[in-house]
Parts: sequence; structure tokens; C-alpha cells
Amino acid sequence: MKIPRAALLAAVMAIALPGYVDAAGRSCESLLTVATLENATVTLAEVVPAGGFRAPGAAATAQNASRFSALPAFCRVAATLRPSADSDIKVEIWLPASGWNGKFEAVGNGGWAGTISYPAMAQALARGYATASTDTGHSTPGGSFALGHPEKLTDYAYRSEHEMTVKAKAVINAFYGNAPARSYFNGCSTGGRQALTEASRFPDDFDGIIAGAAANPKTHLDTWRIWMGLQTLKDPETRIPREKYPAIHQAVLAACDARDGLKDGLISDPPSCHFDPQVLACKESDGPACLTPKQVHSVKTILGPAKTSTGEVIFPSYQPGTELAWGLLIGGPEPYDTALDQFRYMVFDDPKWDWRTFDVDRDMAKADEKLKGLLSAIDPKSLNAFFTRGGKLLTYQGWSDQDISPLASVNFYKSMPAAVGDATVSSSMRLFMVPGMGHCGGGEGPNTFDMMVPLEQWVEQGQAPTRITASHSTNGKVDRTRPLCAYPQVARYNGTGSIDEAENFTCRLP
Ligand SMILES: [Ca+2]
Repeated sequence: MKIPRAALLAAVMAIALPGYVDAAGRSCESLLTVATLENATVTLAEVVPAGGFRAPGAAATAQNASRFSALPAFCRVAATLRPSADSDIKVEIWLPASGWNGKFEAVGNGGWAGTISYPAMAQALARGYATASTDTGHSTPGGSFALGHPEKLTDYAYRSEHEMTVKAKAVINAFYGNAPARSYFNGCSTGGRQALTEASRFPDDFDGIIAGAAANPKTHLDTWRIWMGLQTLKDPETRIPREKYPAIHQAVLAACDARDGLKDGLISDPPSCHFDPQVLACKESDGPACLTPKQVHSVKTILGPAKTSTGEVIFPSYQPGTELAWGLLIGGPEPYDTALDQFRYMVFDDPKWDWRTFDVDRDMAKADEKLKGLLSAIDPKSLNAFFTRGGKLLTYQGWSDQDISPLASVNFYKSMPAAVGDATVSSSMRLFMVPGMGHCGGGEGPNTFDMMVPLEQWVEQGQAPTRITASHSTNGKVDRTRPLCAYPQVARYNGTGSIDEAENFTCRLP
């Protein structure tokens, strides 16, 4: 008896794939055999019961465990993507087992990546999104992955995010029988650079993009980070000991806190604050509350931009208010490791390269040449295609960012009108600066906020965000809320009511 091939196949699948449903909605396990993924192997497809996810490696912290234990049931898919012979890109795609909101939220990475961003995936999944993250093509810490592996560097620079997005959309379509109605990208730091890179290179991937504290231009950023170290660490006498940071911070607040109209421990418009560290000059012997002449000079230097020998600005500076977190770039004994790795492994191809030999003019030019189109500056004009098809770009950065000068986001935003026109910026891009927030979070200012809802309202209902409420918590309890305002507006106190409640503030030009 001749059995039709299709019937035979269906019978085999029903046996091999427990929980197989039908074409409208496949079982999670059936995704193992999704054959439409080019240059990719699905390595895992299993249902994770509610609260059942256990993160591997560094993501297995107590804080994350409580976040994961609150997750609903989902279909967990893992895959390895090989767009080049040397590629080894790990991705995970999480699909809500029920209550899918019909949308896709991809999440970004930090630093040199090398891990799946499980906590950010959990946040997206908990809100009903199908979500995806990639390790960007390597699983080692730092930048050593790039040494002798140009294809892996390409994967890190832009290819892994795009490949992940294409594959995730295919898996979502296979699982639910529908493509996502909307697709969003949400990232900060390296994730911010990934966000801008996606908008620039792959304008069709996302409908809305959140780019926080974008590490852009990366080649200049890492030059600045090393320059910060060179100014303060090469000569032991120019070093500013960590125990002096609080005194400097207090002196900055004394000079500038009230200038924005409200003494609240925060500087709302740091570029208008002009702090002279000479006020802290030691009058008698050296101590934690004063600065030696060389230290006064160091503070002055790092509060100004890094420049080439001909005076061209390489990258903007730290802003007043950031002092408590200066240790990241100038705490010593060496400049910031993340920045050194770019030059060791991607510019000089020499793990033993000595930062003391760094020459700003010569070595930044070499970085720009070698990393052109990978980690060099993102051209503001290149975002036009994304904007033209209706894409919305929401950017933000903390004014007290200790890792990437906050003026990086401001300068990029300011460069947009000349590149794409005022009308396009007005309809497609916003910047929200966050007083007192550190790098992608933390700090003394209100540092917890939701950019996804405002972005969705913009993309889906055409309502551009003007004001987003942020909160600050101490020991898990909210003790201050404050509006974030669309740049160049800042939050101004109305003059009555609690200064810890957002409703008593209005967004105005400074
Ligand atoms: Ca203030």
C-alpha cells in the first residue's frame, strides 16, 4: 500500500515531536527542525516552566534569580549562527508560551559582550514580548577574541545583531504562525552602539530603537579613555587618589547645584557649570579634602575634552557631578582595560602593547583606519533610510556617566539636523538626558525609567515623547521621582510642593 509522503511525514513528526500542534502554532520542541534558518543550527528548543529558568555563568546572581523566578512559562530556543566560516554566534530567542503581545524586543550587550543578556531578555519576556540576545560571536571576556579573527570582529561590530534579528523573526513566525507586528531594539552602552548601527546599516530590522549611552565613535571613545589614564596615571604625582573624590564632588555641588534653580544635590545642566578645582588647593599639608598643584591641574585637564596636538577635539569630557565614580577611568593603576583591549587586539594586534607608548595623533588615526566601518564613527546621514521608512529613535544618557562622556549623546543629537534635516529629527528622534545618572543606571539622580512604553506610543500611536518619569530608590523604596525632558529642555521646579515628586516639575528650556 502506498502511503502519501505528506501523511507519512506528519505521522513521523507527531511521534518525534511531543506536543506537536498544527501549522497555526507549532510546539516549542518542533522548532529544533525549523529548516528555514540559513547558516544556522538550532541547538535547543524546550519549554521552560514558570519560574524555572536558571541562568548560567555570570548572570546567576541573587538579584537575577529573583527576576527569573518571576518569569512566566516560555519556549527557549538557542541557536548557533555561522554567516562566515569563522563565525560562532550564539543566540537565544525566548517566546512567551501564552499572552504574547504580538511584538519582538531585541536586547543589546555591554562592553566587549561575550555573553547572552539574560536579565534584559527576562525584562522583555515578563512584559509579553518575544525577545532575543546574542553573545555577538564569542564567549571569552574582553577583546582578545578579535586577535587573528577579522570575521569575529565583524560579527561583534554589526553582523551578529542583524543575523540574530533575521533568525529571531523567522523563529517567531514559525512558532506563532505570525511575524511580529512590531519589532524594537533596546540597548545601552555597547547596546547603544548596536542600536545606532542597526538603524544605520539595517533600516528595515526595527520599527523603533532605544539607544542609551551609545559607545560611539568607539575608536575615539577608547582613545579618550586611554588619554584620561595618560593624563592622570603616567606620573604618580598627577594621580587623584580615590579618597579625594568625595571632597571634589562636594566642591562641585557647592559651585553648581543651586545654579539650576534648585538645591537638590543634582546638576540639571552640567555644561553650564564651570567648576574651578583651584578652590580645593591644599593650604598646608596634603590630605583627603584638598588637592596638590599637580592634582588641581589633573582635575582641570579631565574636565576638558581630549584633543589632538593641533587642538582638534577627539571626544568630549566628563561632566561636573560625576566625581564619585571617577575610579573607572582614572582610579589606576592602568587605564581602563576595555579601552586598552581595542588597541591591543584590534589596532596593534599585540597583546603586549604598552599603553605608555600611546600617541593620541598617531594611534587614533591608526584605529580609525583599521576599524573603518566597524567601530569608527556612525555617519548621522546613514540614519536617513531608517527615518524615511517611519523608524523612531529614542536616545538617552546619564549626565553623570563615568564610562562614556554624556556629551557623546548630546553631540550626536546635535549633528542630526545638518545630516537629515530639522523636520526629520522632529518627527523621528529624541534625546533624554538624565541628571545624576551614571553609566546606563545608578548614581544619585532618578535613574530608573521605562523607555519602551513611550517608544511604543510613538511608533504605534504617533505620540512623540516629551516627558518621561524617572525614579530613584534607596533600599528598594522609591524616595524621589522627577521628569526627564526631551533635550534641550530640563525639568524646572514649579516652586511649590515636594521636590521629590515629578508632578511639581515642568519641562522647560534652561
Ligand atoms: Ca540642582
